[in-house]
Amino acid sequence: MALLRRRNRFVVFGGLFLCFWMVWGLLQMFELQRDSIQKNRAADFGKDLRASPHYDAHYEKLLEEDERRFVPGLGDRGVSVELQGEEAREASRVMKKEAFNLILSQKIPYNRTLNDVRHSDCKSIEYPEDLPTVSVIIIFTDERWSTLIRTVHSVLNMSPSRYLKEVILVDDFSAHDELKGKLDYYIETRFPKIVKLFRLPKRSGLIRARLKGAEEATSDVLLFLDAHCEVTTDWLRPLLARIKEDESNVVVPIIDVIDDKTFQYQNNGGTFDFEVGGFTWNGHFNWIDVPDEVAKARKSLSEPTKTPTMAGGLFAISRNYFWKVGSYDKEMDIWGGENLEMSFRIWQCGGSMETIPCSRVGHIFRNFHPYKFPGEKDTHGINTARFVRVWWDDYQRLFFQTRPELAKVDIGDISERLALKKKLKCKPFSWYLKNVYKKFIPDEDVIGWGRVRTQEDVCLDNLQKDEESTQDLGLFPCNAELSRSQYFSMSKDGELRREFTCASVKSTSVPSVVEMVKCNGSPDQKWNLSQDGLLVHVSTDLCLDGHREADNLARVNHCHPSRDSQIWSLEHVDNPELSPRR
Ligand SMILES: [Mn+2]
Repeated sequence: MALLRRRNRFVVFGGLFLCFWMVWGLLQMFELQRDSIQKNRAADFGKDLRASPHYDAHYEKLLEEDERRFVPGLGDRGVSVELQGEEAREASRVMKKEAFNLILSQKIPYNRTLNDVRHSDCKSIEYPEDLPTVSVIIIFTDERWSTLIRTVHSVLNMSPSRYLKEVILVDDFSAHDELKGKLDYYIETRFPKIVKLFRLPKRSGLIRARLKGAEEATSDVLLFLDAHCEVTTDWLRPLLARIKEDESNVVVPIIDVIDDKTFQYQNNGGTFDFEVGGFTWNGHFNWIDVPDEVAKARKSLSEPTKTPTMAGGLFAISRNYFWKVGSYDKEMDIWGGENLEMSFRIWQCGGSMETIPCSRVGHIFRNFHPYKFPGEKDTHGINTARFVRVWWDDYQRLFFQTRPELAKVDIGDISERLALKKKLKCKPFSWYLKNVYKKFIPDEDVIGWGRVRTQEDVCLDNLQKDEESTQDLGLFPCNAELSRSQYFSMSKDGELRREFTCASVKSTSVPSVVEMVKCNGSPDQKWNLSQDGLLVHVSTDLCLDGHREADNLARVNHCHPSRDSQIWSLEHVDNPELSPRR
């Protein structure tokens, strides 16, 4: 009996083992087959094509060369890749020219995978089935082959085909050879028919290229993407659903950083918090914190959040609304400012703009433009002056105060845009500043502004330092005219400040340097301008001293009303009592 039982046990174990082995074997075969389907895709094309009129041995050879560079699995899940040795050295040489790691990009397969980086709350949101259809529009000028092709593959792979009606590529007169016949050939032989390419006959700039894409589009929604993006899990539906709810809602995904060197997909350190779009008075886009009151009202970081402006490269808009609200300013040349123009126009003319956190798209941020601007014109400045004149009403003064050179430049005719503003009955910029973005107004929310000068003719000066990080407050001989670096305000709240940064004293030992830090309303950012012209730091009772030393830094010291370096006057003062006696 015992023997029999043991034999039975053998049979049972043996059988189980056999079953397991067979199932495992089958799974392996499936895996292999699936792999080979993917691997063969490109090669098979070549084989099938040989008989077809499309087949071209020259382009096939070029594409094979590209594919030979691929390292299967490299960069999958968006992990960081470090090149080694001579390759790393070559990569950093190339980076100086291309503004991103082209060598690595060429090694990462077009179909690399990315993680699902969404907030977990996004996964349980239900979207309607009948969402609007979308035309993804990608414009480029001399974009590198690998990033462009990867962008298109990514869109095709990650977008449900029932919504993705077409991918429209617009080539703004690229010079690179690989974007000519080779690109036509790749689209013809590797992409489905929904990928369409249009070429502009001369360099027309981002704005006119986008307009071309929009004119050719036939779907309900236009979705603009840069040509160096990768989209992630379920990126499309959250955008379309929001537009379906309200046609005048213009939506932006969270734009994650794809590292320009390692191609790591950086989902903001996994914090799920995000910034929205702002602007500076000198006409630049910047990222700003979500205002406290909005952040507090949010139940989840997955909720759509209104954004005062957009970065411009990536957004979706109803096609109908795009044309209704004035598309783009066609007179804007090449690049720059169009994103802010559109932002103000949409808000002021009755629309809204939101960041949709459940939609996340990776973007390679480049440090410089790896292409030339025709005629070396400051198109960003001129375009900005155009929209400022149209949309900022009286507040355009704040732009021209610090960019006077643009007040005299020929910005072309803006009468059409002004007529549009009137036709759409758009609200004034003061409405925007009250309702969309409560932003500090340096000559309005103040008791004084302009150059802040001592009796020794020394002025506060930011010494042209970057104001994104904390910097010491500087001093410099007063300029003949008000310039940006000497523009300070004394706010009604007692801040001695610039647009975003406030003078702050951390130490009570004297003399002590003064730091310009992000304004936050805290007590160490409060100052009092006395009738004698002393600038007293409230919490330490120390006085700002503009005695200029070799380091050009302002300091606080014990108050001496008789010291010329401590007697300050503001260029423009609302309250005459605060003008110094002398
Ligand atoms: Mn870009």
